[in-house]
Amino acid sequence: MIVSNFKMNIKRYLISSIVICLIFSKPAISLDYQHYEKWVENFFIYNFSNNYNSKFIKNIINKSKFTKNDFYKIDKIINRIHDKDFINPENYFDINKLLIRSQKAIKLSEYFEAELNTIETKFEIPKSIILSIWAIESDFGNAELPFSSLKAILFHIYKEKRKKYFMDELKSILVIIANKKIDTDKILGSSYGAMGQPQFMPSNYLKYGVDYDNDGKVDLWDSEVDILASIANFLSSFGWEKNLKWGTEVTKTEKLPCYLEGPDIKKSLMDWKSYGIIPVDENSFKNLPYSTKTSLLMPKGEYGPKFLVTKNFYVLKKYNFSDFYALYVSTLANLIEGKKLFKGKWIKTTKLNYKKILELQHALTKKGLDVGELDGLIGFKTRRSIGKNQEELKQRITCYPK
Ligand SMILES: [Ca+2]
Repeated sequence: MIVSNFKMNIKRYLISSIVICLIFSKPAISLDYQHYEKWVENFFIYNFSNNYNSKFIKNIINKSKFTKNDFYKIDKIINRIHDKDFINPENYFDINKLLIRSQKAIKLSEYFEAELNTIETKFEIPKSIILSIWAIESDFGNAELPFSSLKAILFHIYKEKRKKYFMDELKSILVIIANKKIDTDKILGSSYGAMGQPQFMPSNYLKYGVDYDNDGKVDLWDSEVDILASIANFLSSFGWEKNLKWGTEVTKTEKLPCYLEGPDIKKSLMDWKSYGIIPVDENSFKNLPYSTKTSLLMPKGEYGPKFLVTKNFYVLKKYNFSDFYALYVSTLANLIEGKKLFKGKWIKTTKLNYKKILELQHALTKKGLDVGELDGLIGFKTRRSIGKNQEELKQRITCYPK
């Protein structure tokens, strides 16, 4: 009897522990739609009850619910996102689209002339660069912002994708909802939760958002001057140097190996010149002393245009860590300033996708070569390792897959 009672008690204890676990611990992850709502409730009660009152939590839980359609829509978008923009630059740098965008930017710079002038003076960022980022991030506010940022961030946590990163962003977005006078329904953004027209993640909103029209809130959805000033403040905070060009297009011979590119290899313009690197436009660096440190950038290895870039180019990469992204911003800014498009052409190579690049990165890593993060994108470390591998195999050194 005693033994049997003991067993019963153990059993009860175990059952109640499981129930407690289900209610109070991080719930077991079932990644489908039907478990999502229950998960959201448990998740907020478990993680945020100590920080926020029950009315706020209840409201957040309500605002976090997905329709079934939206749930599967965001899932689909996230799974295909890697193959979108940055892998095949031929499409990305479409000259007609660039010209249309630069024309739009020029019109907007006339419309917001006074505001842009004061923002440029205050933050010391060229307006062409600010406009260019506004263009690429949301087509000057014309792009659809398809998701509630709160839901998008939660979705990533639910799917256990970069969980720590998205947990931190969730904490930030809750601060915005609780304290920053922005209606939760207005906080729309991308499938990653990047918010509003400049596509700021919530933590960046808190750090770099500017209330430039002094209405008491940082409005990255409807206030153009808040948007423009926030972009400028972001770049300024990451050390944009006044009066320094982002870089210029150059030519080089294949005697100088392409694996000498990258932000960690900096040389003076004079030194690069002695290696046979020549600016396409001799005047492009006329405002810079020859001692200016620059890095070689070859975003498609020997199969594309080549550049020398300054530290300001790498400030642009703080916005998005893709060389193609920063080059797009720089190129569009040049066009807005009335300069010409770079002359080098993107030579056609095998079409790449996330999966192919990841396989390549794994193979290079196995050989002891440094590809940086295994991220399915061809960054400068991956390109350099491709080049070094080609050299070892006594192939033509191109730093990019043929
Ligand atoms: Ca404002």
